[in-house]
Amino acid sequence: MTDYASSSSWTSFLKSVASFSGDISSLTAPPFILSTTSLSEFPQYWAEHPDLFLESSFITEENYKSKFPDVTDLPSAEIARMLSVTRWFIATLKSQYCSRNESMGTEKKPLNPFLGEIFVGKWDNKEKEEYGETVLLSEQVSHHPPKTAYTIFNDKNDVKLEGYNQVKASFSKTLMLGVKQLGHAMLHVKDESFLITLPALHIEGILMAAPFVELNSKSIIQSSSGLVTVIEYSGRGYFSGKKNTFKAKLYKSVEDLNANGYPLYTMSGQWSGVSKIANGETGEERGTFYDAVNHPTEHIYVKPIEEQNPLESRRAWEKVAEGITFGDMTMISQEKGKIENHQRELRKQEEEEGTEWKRRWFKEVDYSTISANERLDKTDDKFIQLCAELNLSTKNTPSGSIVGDKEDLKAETSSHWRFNRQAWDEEKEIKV
Ligand code: HCR
Repeated sequence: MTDYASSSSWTSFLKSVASFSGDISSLTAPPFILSTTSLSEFPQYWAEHPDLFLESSFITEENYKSKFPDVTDLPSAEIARMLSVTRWFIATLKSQYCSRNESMGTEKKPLNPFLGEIFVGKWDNKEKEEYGETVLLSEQVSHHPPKTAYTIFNDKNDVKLEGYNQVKASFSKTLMLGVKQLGHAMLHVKDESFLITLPALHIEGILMAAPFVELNSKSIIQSSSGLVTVIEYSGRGYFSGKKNTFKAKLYKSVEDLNANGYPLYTMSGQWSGVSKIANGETGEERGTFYDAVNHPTEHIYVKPIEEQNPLESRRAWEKVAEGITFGDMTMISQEKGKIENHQRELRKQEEEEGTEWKRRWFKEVDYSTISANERLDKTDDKFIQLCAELNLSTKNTPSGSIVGDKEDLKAETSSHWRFNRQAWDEEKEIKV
């Protein structure tokens, strides 16, 4: 229990939870639980291990055995690439879900980005010439409900991640915050693509004013090669008594997965610690899969605030962040008020002019206009193809929903945010 748990500000925050509408941004929390970081920055967590992000692009028929020296029975480069993508994904989890606890002591409430807010940066990987530059662009493409679209690309090695974040949250009677992630991520490595579904999570420790994340359910990585990895998460106790544990199984195909066949490999352990890899049929261990403790993160380079555009997150929120750091509620609400008023003026002006805020680098693709028979025969859209492999819903459902399940039947729209590379190539004002 922290000292804050018995403070009057925390008690009144807990009371306000009773009337929670589902919109996390509407919750007014005391300064000690506010983060100075906007949600528009979160996509950086996908590439805080630039080496692992790029690794699969270096795996060829000639060298694949050397990439996993302990996995002596590795049959092909394709499987090595899938293992590599799975390892990169596991490595992202600690940044995505534990980094605030590590840097600030607890999970905190991030700043809610305004429409048009952007966050850009890069990993220049100077010490390894073959890595080239990895660039992150993130943009708030919707305010109600909040949606952040992002891409992380490395042109030199032909690697591109794109996706968007959106969450739906609800409090349980025991004050646990359940969070479902909508959206998905897609990784393209040369001519292979991987669809990644995002886990549901819950926030524990709220009563004690010491929130932390636990992952629920699962993620699936479906490759265009047919290989598929299913990663199941559990919190403390279920698999092993340790926190942040997972069990991943890599199958040759969705048919093998559905038939409950043997996986090619299983990976298990702690995503925030050490995990092992084993042969899926014999169970024989094949060494360490990933060691999060001995693999420090590499932080993104972001331009100094003075060089940033007013739409860039750290510049836009600078004064609010100062207020949070000083624990000064008056400053926080005054500075937040300025941003909110400016946004209200912009919306009013747009309404009067009959215009809409122009998204900078991302466009909305409406998949409902693609008819069923067009879907597989005529489309080369990777999202449609990879969803079809797993019978996943292409609608705006919680990530990983299956066609015909209750979330799929309930959902009415199917629009997803995609990166518009040309818009970035023609960008004149923003530099990374
Ligand atoms: C739930 C959460 C905001 C959303 C964050 C997401 C889902 C955003 C996309 C990232 O890729 C992954 C991710 C990681 C975060 O763990 C998750 C956040 C954890 C807490 C935060 C809540 C809005 C904070 C609520 C705090 C209150 C109850 C005091």
